[in-house]
Amino acid sequence: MSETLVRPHDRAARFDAIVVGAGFAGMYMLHRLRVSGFTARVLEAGGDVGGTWYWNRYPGARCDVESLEYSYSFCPEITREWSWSERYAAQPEILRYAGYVADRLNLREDIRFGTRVTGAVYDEDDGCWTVTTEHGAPLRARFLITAVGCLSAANVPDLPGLGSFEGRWYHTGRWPHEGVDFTGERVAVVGTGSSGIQLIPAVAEQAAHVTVFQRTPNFSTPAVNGPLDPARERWFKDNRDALARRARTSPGGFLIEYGERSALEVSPEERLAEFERRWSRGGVGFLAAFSDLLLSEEANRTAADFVRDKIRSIVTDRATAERLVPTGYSIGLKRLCLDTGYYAVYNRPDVTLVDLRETPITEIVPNGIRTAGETFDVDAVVFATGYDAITGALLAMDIRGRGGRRLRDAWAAGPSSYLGLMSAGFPNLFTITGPGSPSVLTNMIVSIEQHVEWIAACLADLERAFGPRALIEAEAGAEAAWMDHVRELAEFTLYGRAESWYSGANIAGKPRTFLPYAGGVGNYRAMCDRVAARGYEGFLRTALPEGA
Ligand code: NA7
Repeated sequence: MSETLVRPHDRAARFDAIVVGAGFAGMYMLHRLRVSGFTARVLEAGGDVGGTWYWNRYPGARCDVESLEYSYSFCPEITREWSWSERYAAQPEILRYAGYVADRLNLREDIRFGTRVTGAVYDEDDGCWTVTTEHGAPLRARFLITAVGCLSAANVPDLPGLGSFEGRWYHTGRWPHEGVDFTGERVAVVGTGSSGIQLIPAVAEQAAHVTVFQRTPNFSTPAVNGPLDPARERWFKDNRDALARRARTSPGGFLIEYGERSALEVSPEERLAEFERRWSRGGVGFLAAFSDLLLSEEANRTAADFVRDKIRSIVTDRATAERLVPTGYSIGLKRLCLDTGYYAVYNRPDVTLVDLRETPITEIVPNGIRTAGETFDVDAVVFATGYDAITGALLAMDIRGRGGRRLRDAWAAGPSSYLGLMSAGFPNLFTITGPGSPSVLTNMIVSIEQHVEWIAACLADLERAFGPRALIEAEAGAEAAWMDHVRELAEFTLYGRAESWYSGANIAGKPRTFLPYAGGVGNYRAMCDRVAARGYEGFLRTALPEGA
């Protein structure tokens, strides 16, 4: 064939599937694809596996799900061989785990690192996706599977004067690999979500002074971290399969006690005792103390008031304590944080809290941060300002489906997806933990495993039924009904009132819609399984005509 007749994508490397991202989702997806006999290539912007744990290297970074539960369940050898050192592992250990899994399953040979995907175009003539990257030739595949993570598109606030700052600045989600030494420095931290709440006590240990710029106070409960109890580890490993089944059918994918009573049906003493028990035990179980904490404002207020009183009892300076007490929203509508010594850090003389609701930041100046009240001279600024969550990393890629339609345009008024897995007009494109699936409301590993296993089975069924030219696509009607259901659940729960990254409220101009599915992983799994059992109800499955 003459060179002039070769369309650019004809020269592209061709696979059955391309997976975008080599975090926990992309790694497992690759493994499953291989097991099913599909050829696959994973494209990853970072230099190694690990996803969020590759990028989030800030001091204090750790998972807020217990390590034993934040582990793959699909491989008995991995379960047996790997041991965690702490109840909540810190980032370096989680990254080592990801690396160990990659070694154990020999994943890296099918992953191309340092390769950021810029776009993907669906070709209706041959039913293939052409994937472009920042470097190198395009690649082609019949199936495109995004595993880009829900919290990976960093949000750095557009503050006037940032370019003039003469010190160093960082975002928690893009932390330098060589680490940062704050010893003896004056450090500003902007943001008090999970990342800030983890980072501030760790930086206070090093820095000469930490000034925290808080826009909205957050609710946080103690992690109660510590060395992993060997007896618990043994029990967990001995019962891994049964425990995985329990997690998969639970509301959140966590092995916690889900309280079955209303917070309003017990006496105040009993309620207090239950909150106290969960507070001192630590972990994500606090909000599951009663069945209606995320359903009823009145019930929710009992939990919120408990935490407010705790803050007041920990922080000795009254004015600072009141600034830290969250008001005006229900606990859990911003993701509940887990901390190690967060509120107590404000009792240190070298930590200052600036309330941006009283004195907003006006500009960054060469030597620090200027608010409406005063100028704070600092050597370094840490932005713990979060992410363009759930849709940010997906829409950062220029994805074009049937008729050249851009995903960005299709989702201009908010994302639309059937089961959080596929969107009408984008055949053979799957989104692991996409918008409209339980994702960030759950133990991510449980949700990732469920999606990966469902997609792998779906592809195998599809190929069996329709052969190597098979197409699958969400039906527009099923997708619209699913999104209505997602909205109904958000409205049924308190989540519909969330003003946080759950609903896009943290990003200027982002459409406001509650992004995850709030019905729980157990119900969600049952629905996905039912859809598959009914011949992939709500999906159109066909084969591309021969000769097309
Ligand atoms: P979050 O939870 O989105 O927190 C970001 C914080 O940064 C939050 O306190 C924001 O205040 C604050 N923020 C954002 N933009 C600004 C500006 N422009 N000025 C001042 N303060 C600002 O992100 P995290 O990284 O902490 O956590 C994300 C998730 O990662 C977490 O839930 C875990 O699942 C892991 P706001 O509340 O918007 O007023």
